[in-house]
Amino acid sequence: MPLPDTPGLVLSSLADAGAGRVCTLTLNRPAQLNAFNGELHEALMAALDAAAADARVRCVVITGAGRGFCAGQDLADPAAAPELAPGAPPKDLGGLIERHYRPLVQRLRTMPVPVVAAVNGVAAGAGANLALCCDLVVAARSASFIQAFAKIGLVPDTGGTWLLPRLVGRARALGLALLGDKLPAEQAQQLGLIWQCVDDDQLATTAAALAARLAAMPTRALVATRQAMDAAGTMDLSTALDEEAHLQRDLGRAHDYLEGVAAFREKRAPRFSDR
Ligand code: T3D
Repeated sequence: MPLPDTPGLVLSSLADAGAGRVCTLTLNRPAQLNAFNGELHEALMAALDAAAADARVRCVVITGAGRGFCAGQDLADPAAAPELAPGAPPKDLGGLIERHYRPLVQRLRTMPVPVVAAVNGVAAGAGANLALCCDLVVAARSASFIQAFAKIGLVPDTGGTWLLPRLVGRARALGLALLGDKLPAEQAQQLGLIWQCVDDDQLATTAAALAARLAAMPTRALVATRQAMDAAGTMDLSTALDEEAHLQRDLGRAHDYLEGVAAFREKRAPRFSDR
């Protein structure tokens, strides 16, 4: 299935990375720091669906055009922003979340390939949590993460209430969410919120190298690892061990396991192909 033509709001590009292809999706509303309106949501979902359905794609990278990664909800979008006139009816933000943000989080966490966020600039509100939903987050040193929700009277959404305490623990999660301060990328790495912080001029090459590396790995095992870790958060140890046995049983029957062991024995690089 070809990637859809989504000029404008999400730029899709496919690059050969040796063992497979890396699909890079660039949020492209730079004048609004790539804040989400309905069209951007639709374009991103279409691009993620297409990447998921394209058997050539073995890793997805999400990044932003211009100086921002994503500033969350577009606070000027008439479909979502409150009308400030006295007596105007409130907007249904719950509906907005059900329509756009929940499917986005679920899409990201069930992608059949690993997803890397290459955070090129400020990531605020839903934009911060979009990045944190990805499997690996690499950020430019000048980038920052802001749980901006409390500043406008909202709770962290786009998975924030679930993700933050799991990533950094309750004390830090509440500090970030209640205060809404700008967290520089370097500190985000030190807290364990993200995987890596690199110099700005190294972001694109670092993300590309990480994606190429993931693309050459056993995709199905990587995705099962994400699935098991997400599920384990609500399981006791015994249930998590059951789940590990179940996943390992499946993976043990797959081509990539045979290939991995054969490559080890033959002292050569493996050629993984399952997806
Ligand atoms: O509908 C709902 O509200 C429910 C869903 C909620 C999910 C959420 O994401 S809630 C959180 C929404 N996001 C924010 O509150 C962040 C708002 N933005 C900012 O606080 C700042 O812009 C930043 C800290 C992200 C960056 O600051 P700075 O100084 O680097 O840039 P700036 O000058 O503020 O912004 C540059 C332009 O982007 C500016 O436009 P202009 O004046 O040059 O024409 C600004 O208005 C625009 N922009 C930034 N964020 C948004 C935005 N436009 C629309 N929506 C935005 N979220």
